[in-house]
Amino acid sequence: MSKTQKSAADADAFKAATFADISVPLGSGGETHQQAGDGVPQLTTQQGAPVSDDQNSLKVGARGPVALEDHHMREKIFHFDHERIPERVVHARGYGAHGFFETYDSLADVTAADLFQRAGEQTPVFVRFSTVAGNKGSFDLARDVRGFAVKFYTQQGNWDLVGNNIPVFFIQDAIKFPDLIHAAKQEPDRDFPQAQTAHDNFWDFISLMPESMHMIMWTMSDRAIPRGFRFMEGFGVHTFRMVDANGKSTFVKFHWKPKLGMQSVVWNEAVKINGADPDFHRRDLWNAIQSGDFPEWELGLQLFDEDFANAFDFDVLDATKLIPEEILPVRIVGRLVLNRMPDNFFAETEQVAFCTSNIVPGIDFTNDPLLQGRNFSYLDTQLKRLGGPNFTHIPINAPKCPFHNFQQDGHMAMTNPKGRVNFEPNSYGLDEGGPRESATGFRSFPEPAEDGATKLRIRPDSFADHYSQARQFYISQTEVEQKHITDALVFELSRVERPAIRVRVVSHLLNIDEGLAAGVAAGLGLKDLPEPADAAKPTRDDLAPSDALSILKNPPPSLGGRKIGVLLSDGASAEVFNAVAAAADMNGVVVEVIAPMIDGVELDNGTRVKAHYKIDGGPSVLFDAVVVLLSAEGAALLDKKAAARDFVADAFAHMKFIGYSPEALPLVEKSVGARDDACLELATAAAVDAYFQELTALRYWAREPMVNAI
Ligand code: HDE
Repeated sequence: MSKTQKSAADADAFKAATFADISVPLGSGGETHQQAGDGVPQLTTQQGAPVSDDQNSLKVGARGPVALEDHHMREKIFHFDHERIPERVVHARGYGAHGFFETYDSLADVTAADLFQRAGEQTPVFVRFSTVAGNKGSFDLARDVRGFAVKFYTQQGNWDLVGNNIPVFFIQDAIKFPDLIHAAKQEPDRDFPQAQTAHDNFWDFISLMPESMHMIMWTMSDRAIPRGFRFMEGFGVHTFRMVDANGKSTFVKFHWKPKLGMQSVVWNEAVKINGADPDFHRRDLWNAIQSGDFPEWELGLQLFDEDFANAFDFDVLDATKLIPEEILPVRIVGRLVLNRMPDNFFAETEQVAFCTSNIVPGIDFTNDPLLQGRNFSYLDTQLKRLGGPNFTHIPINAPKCPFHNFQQDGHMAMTNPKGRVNFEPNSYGLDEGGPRESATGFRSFPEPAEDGATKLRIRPDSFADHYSQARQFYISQTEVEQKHITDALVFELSRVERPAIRVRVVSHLLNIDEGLAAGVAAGLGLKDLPEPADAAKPTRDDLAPSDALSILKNPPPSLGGRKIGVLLSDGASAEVFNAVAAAADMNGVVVEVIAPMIDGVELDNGTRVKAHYKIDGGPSVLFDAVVVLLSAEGAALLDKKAAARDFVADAFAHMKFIGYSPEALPLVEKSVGARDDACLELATAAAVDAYFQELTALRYWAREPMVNAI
């Protein structure tokens, strides 16, 4: 027997042994293999030709060469080779969802924008959340700004409100954006660090750009490590215009307020979450939507006129400044509900193309130089990313209202105009002439130019105060939050190799708050404080603290959307477990079970409870609070496992509330040392109520000075 004959015989023998009663080609999936028919669709090529064998390429003899004529294999591999498109240069890692925006009351008094005209009107939206610096495959809990981009499919075209979860930005002029992003992303010679600003390039740039100081206060605060997308605010950042039907313009700043309230994690926790679940934020959004717990935000507007703008302390065109809510209240005008995940991540979340230049009649730009630069950049970026000018034809980007124009051809054209006429003006009349202009179409607000304006490369003097609002943000924080800012600066600057950069940052902090500068200097081991940095304008100390800027001064309205991790063992109390589950259900809290083995445990009344995680896969960093519900035997078993001790020790270090059965006490004591008031014994169902009462605080901050996790 020749070698070829032998291997063919072997293959047949193998086939016979493995797939004795199914007639399928060698290499198929055994008992999971299905044939088309009976409702199972037929596998075809892209051209629709049915495929008979998707397991084996076409060969000349069983061990012979592969024939080039195997069109199915060639098409399949060719397509695979081209699956990747360039990732976004910033905001590469993102996660999107569909939903709707509902207008509460007509805003016809301030804007002609169609979506705001009728109370109760719902407009479809697609929202994409993102981090900025990391690549597409980076982890979710980077210390970073979060993108909050909303595409409204209105009846008068698509309006993209491409915002962030922080209301100000690092720079004032778009021309510095490439420098900022180069400095923030991986250093080009070594291609690390990934998704982190804790490195020399970033802090070197920042320390030479005092205008970034306000934003730095935000990115070093807990705002930059949100508990989830559902728990963060969003902002349009720039001042925009709303224009009514009579052409009257009102300035506007956009705010998104999460219905579940704001919440962040602590840094030590963030670092561990990134290892335990790099997809922490996307999983949270996915789970919430799939379980019908639809995330909601309210849209708020700060509306003001020229007089207010002229009288305000800072230039409203300067994106490094905000208008405190205490000075100009936020008017709530509608709600955003996310209720559907995309059918396909790539087709929708990856291909969605936000452009700040997508506005609709009733909305307009201002001269904010950052916004003006963005209006160029986004369109330009989409061309590169999506490969041609017809990305608007992709369903996720196409308007949901009728649209007609004479734009045609180009790569992947799907909606070329029909008929003979593709130009305007034309004399072909009503039937054939195609679309025409309309009086109600978009008109730019006729803002007068400055008198005698000349072309200059200059920053206005009104942009020159770089520290006053940084200080205002800092003094608006609780002591706990101020400490976190200090710790974050110390952490990041300790990763910086060049001492001069560290010193330069401290010299800026001295212009913000001396206590902050002293704390960071001490944390870095600086013997002497440097001189304060030269300031174009002295820091004002007359700006009142704004409580709206703090997360902790604005506690969440309920426990809704939070998650408790219950560490269970065989023989644990069914009474207490059921009480925890019932209280969680009443409070809109999700319970997940962690057990020594994934097949779960048997409670003391014989009920079996399935586990969501095996102990080493479900660390306490994934939960807002924990319960350790063990029998004596269970406690003895888990006491020997580092993962179980870490579960309790980390919950304690991250200021979480810990409920425990009396039998779990030895494990708790061994893991945390001295218990405190947020360690609560759950011997009976009655004690569970008290635990849930305490839990509304989410963290027991009084513990922080003791654990000093950072
Ligand atoms: Fe962006 N930004 N940006 N940005 N940005 C992009 O556009 C840019 C800025 C923001 O989920 C890019 O489609 C410049 C401020 C979000 O798809 C790019 C400047 C704010 C997203 C771009 C800024 C943002 C982007 C890359 C300085 C908050 C993700 C991919 C003038 C108000 C959108 C893309 C999504 C994405 C340019 C500053 C938010 C390169 C030049 C300020 C949420 O075009």
